[in-house]
Amino acid sequence: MELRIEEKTRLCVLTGAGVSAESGLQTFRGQGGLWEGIAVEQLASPQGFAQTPQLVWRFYSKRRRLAKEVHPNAGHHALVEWERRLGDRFLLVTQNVDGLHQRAGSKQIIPLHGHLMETRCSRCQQIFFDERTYEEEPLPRCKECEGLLRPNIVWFGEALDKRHLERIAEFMQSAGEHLVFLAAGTSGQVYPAAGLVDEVRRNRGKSWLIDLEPPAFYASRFDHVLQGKSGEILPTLFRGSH
Ligand code: BV8
Ligand code: ZN
Repeated sequence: MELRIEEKTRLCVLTGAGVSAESGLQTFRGQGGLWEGIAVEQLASPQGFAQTPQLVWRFYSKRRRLAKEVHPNAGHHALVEWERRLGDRFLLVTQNVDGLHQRAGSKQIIPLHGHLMETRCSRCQQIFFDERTYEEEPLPRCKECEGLLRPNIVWFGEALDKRHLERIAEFMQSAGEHLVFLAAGTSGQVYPAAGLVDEVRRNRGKSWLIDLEPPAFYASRFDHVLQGKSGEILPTLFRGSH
């Protein structure tokens, strides 16, 4: 079954850690969702940061180092090509914070869970591009207000930017039955991203899932499921000439 892109098709793609796995970055549930024996949900949370900020900064510092060492893969480049061909009929929603989509050239992108290479002041909320690592004390503080700096990431228990969710809902509603939703490399465990596929059905759209090992509870909500590596399937999937 080919993914047919017609004249009126509006394509919304949701990516997860599996798309970056092709570049060599670990997925969340791959290593059992643990980092040095600690549950990621615990580390990637305001509570975790309040309790052990230096541990959380070590966790994100390591991921900044790893993300800088890898490169976008064929899956990222295929999505840039699709955006080029479809223009505003294309929307990329990513759960990934590693910045690989942006480095590959994706422009129409909604970074649902934030950016690994951005730091934010937890007091005055100032955000800036930052690839630095913070492994030792003293913890990094804001030049303006002395507030504690944190990664500009949406942690578990933190609300997503509602403008992002509104933009996705708008895109889906305007597409109606011309909507094609494609999720790639995500286990569908984290909400509200995991609930997007249910929105598609409500908008009478069609849904596709690409995953190396499609999780049954998530795959069952898709019209089509393609098993395999995102870096191999994405470049071949979109044959449509429009
Ligand atoms: C919120 C930043 C409310 C951290 C992340 C409703 C129901 C149930 C729970 C909730 C709910 N609403 C809220 C919750 C709680 C929580 C949640 O969903 N918890 C889960 C664990 C049950 N959600 C939240 O807390 C969200 N906030 O809703 O707040 C609120 C509202 C108002 C006011 C206040 C609060 C916030 C969620 C964001 C959390 N932050 N990231 C960080 O990155 O350090 S989530 C984190 O998981 C990453 O972003 C990651 O991308 C994301 C999802 O994981 P996946 O990308 O799917 O990765 P995973 O490893 O799981 O799967 C990889 C897949 O790839 C696998 O299927 C594998 O087979 C496949 N694969 C592997 N290799 C390949 C491949 N596929 C193809 N090719 C390959 N080569
Ligand atoms: Zn500040």
